[in-house]
Amino acid sequence: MRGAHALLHTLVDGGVDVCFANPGTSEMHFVAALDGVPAMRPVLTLFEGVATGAADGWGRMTGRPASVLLHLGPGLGNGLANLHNARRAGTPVVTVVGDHSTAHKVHDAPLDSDIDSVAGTVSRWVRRSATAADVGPDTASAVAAALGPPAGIATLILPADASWDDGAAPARVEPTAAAGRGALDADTLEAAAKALTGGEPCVLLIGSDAALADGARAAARIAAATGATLLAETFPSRSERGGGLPAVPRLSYVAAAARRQLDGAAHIVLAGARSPVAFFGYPRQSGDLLPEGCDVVTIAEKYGPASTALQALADLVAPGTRAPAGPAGRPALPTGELTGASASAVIGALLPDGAIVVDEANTSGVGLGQATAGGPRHDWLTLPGGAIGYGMPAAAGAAVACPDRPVWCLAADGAAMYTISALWTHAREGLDVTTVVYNNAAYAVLRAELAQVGAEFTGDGSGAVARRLLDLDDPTLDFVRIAEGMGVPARRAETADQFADALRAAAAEPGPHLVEAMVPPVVR
Ligand SMILES: Cc1ncc(C[n+]2csc(CCOP(=O)(O)OP(=O)(O)O)c2C)c(N)n1
Ligand SMILES: [Mg+2]
Repeated sequence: MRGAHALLHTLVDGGVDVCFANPGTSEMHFVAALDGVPAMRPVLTLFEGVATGAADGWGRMTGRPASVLLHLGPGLGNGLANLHNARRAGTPVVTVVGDHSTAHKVHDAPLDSDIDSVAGTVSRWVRRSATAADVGPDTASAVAAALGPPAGIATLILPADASWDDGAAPARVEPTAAAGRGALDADTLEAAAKALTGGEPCVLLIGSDAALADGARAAARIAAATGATLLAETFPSRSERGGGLPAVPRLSYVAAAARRQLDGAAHIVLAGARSPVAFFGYPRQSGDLLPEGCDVVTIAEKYGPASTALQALADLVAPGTRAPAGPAGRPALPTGELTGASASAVIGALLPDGAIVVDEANTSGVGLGQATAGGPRHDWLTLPGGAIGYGMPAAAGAAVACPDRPVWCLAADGAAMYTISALWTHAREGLDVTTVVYNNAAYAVLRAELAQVGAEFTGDGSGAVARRLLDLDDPTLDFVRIAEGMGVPARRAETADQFADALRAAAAEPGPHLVEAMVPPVVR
């Protein structure tokens, strides 16, 4: 058997049965082998960042790795930002990067580059298969490494000759031993219980799998019994919400607001979250958001299995209790002006049962959390890695992973443009993705950031040259025409009523749709 066949069979046998791909010449043997392995679903993306973002969305929804197929160092480089996001989300991904054949490497041909170094920046496991015989075992190791625990990115570099040569065989994926991770430590749980019940202000900060339903219920039991302030990390990779689940507010992205949420805490208990830090450093401000003197108890590391630890803690401090019911009820459908806030109310009013929301609404997402908390049960994906351009690709991956669930992709205009070609994949695969693009014709969040640094360094931060780097209105972007040009039916909404109509129409019909929501920027 050729190396490429062994690779595909090993992936499929290991539960990796989708491949988001953008191939080149060095991957042609992999491409040719696909017809012989019908259990593998190849999905073409027109930019590598779409492939990697789709693998992130797929992995977050299934807990299993998707594979991505990328062309040499440049292809991997194009996919890097969304691999970074997947790494920060703790998503398992198997990245297969083709390389020149071993004999061709000596020529330093035009596409040659240091793939291993690029892969190393995001991968927890990198290996280069030396021969076809190595491909099966190397692929099995890659899948095991991606699964973890902790889950992460495994990159297999595949020289073309290892792919085309004979002498390969599939290998079995052997799960890695958990190596003590997830074992409950009675002393730590006891320390956490003391922090929560000692009468001093305490924050319970949850993340990783503790943001899923069981974790949220356990956390709400603890908060109800002890009076602790319950918060989720700023950008959880996946939360389960609605349908009566307790609503868990998130730590603010804005450092000053996050400080206020944590203010006065004498203890913080971490379950699947790290001690909070600001996204960016600013002159003369500490990036550490922990209140002075606050003591930290970590019952489960980030990326670890935190939900089990949280449930054990709930049984310790709130034995025999049930989680208090979460909020119920949707917002009333607003009419009139379309703004980020009124769009959030429309989404809250119309979000379908079982939806997967991929949230990259950025500044236009004001009030989204509250507007949807009392609605039907849904999943919510955010951007733990902060590299924008993940939304439309992740929506593709989530829709491939969960074909029976509607996916609502909420994308800010600036973020949307990075990986806009994901729309073509939505259309090509007939995915049930409704994309909202918030067209505020701005990098609005960066206007706020500029004002902050500008005041200190340049006076008022309103220089026209600087400002032009944050405006998207010259020329204006027409997302209806962009979407239609890629085969996705689209409508523009200028009022809240039009927005509701467009979302209803999109939901009434299978397949992808786009709604361009014309909203004012929150920072002018
Ligand atoms: C890969 C990457 N490049 C650049 C940035 C810096 N950045 C942060 S927000 C932003 C623009 C956001 O604009 P938009 O998505 O339209 O959201 P808005 O602020 O308008 O709501 C940029 C360029 C980033 N976070 N990630
Ligand atoms: Mg914008």
